[in-house]
Amino acid sequence: MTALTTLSNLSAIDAAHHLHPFSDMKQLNEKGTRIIARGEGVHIWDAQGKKYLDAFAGLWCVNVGYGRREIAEAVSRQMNELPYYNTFFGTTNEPATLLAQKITGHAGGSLNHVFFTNSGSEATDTWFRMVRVYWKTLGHPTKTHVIARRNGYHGSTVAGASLGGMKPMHEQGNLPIEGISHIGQPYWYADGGDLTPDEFGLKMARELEARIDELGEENVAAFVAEPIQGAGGVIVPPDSYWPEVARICKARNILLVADEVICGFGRLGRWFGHQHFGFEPDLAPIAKGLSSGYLPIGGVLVSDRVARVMIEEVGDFNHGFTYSGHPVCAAAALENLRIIEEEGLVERVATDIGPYFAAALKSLEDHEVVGAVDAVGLIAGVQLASDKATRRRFEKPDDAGMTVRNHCLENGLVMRATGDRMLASPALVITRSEVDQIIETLRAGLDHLRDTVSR
Ligand code: PXG
Repeated sequence: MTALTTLSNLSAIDAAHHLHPFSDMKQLNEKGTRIIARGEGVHIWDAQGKKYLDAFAGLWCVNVGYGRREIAEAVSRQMNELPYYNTFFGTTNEPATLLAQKITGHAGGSLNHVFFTNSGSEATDTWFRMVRVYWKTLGHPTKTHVIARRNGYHGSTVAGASLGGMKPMHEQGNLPIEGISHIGQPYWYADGGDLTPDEFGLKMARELEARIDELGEENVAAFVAEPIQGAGGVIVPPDSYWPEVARICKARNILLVADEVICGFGRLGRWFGHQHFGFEPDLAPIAKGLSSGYLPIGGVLVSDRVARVMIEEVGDFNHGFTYSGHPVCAAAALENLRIIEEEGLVERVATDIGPYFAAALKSLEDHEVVGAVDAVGLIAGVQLASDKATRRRFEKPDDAGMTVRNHCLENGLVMRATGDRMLASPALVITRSEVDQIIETLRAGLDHLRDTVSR
């Protein structure tokens, strides 16, 4: 596809027939979609041949970078051998079983089992059902309520959108469903006031305790949170937050669910985000980096505590997807994990490129419109501010973010803006000079914001 006439045809067809997720479709149809044609390493090319540095790894997922022929070959081999069979009714397949072994090996602790899904959203629905079955089976049928957080993201299915704390999602479809409520997020820059980050972290963790008291411990099944909120703006909690949350869940006998869909598979410089923060969840949904997005696959890591009940007492969990443990998706994931292991990518994020990336981004803190930079491993949020000294935000935060994002895009850099936070989450293979390129283009975008948008 090279001729421009073909491209405009494709745009017209897209506008006529394709409904896009999370997009203003009317505006999109007027402007036309960008057609992405190719990827290699951290770069993508659109159909007109324009090259972009993708600082977002697709949608937080292409951990090993684009263009890995090894994965394509593993997929092709598996396609030829066994393109599909189910894992219901007493069967399994080699890639799915070996994948379960490999993932749980990296999770460590007591996370020794995995239930496969096709996406993070399905993983959310899976643990949501599982925690209720768990408590009912143990003789606590009233323990059904799940506490989540405002501005969290757990997917787009009914349970996922309900557990997520995104108002615009709730408004479309009378959500959340019953039995779910939300507490605040540990977003110090916005809500911390005069408290130190650690004081604020404790305060936010204790909102969980207060909500459990309100509802009654006998009615609460679980608490769910992302180790670092991704879609919500890369909100990195203060150090005091997670140990206190873990303590509260233990003391109140509430299952702790760490949503590892973004933080898993090396993003934070450990195999999983909870390892970075030093706590152990009872359940952990995974997806994205599991296959680096090459094929759709997700799952839920299940601790011994929960698995024992599911296996010994429940026996038959009436839940599953046609493609749970799909052999081709599992083969892609296995090869992806082999690459991560053999190239030492997790270690590289922890000790080499992660610290370099964090230091490079932190250098932007001298910029007039940057309030603060949060970076852990290869995930970062750059907080825009109209007045650094008082932590004042732009009058129209969304416009501020979009101004920087669009400027970056015009200059060949894909970043994401959530409100007035600029987000980066590049492939784990990014080089130092590619990081430098991100900083250079982003700095130009920040200059553009300073010079064009009134504060
Ligand atoms: N949990 C988390 C933490 C996620 O980030 C999901 C669950 C759902 O996964 P699936 O595979 O069903 O999409 C996600 C997905 C964004 C954006 O704009 C983020 C996600 C999805 C779509 C958009 O940042 N994360």
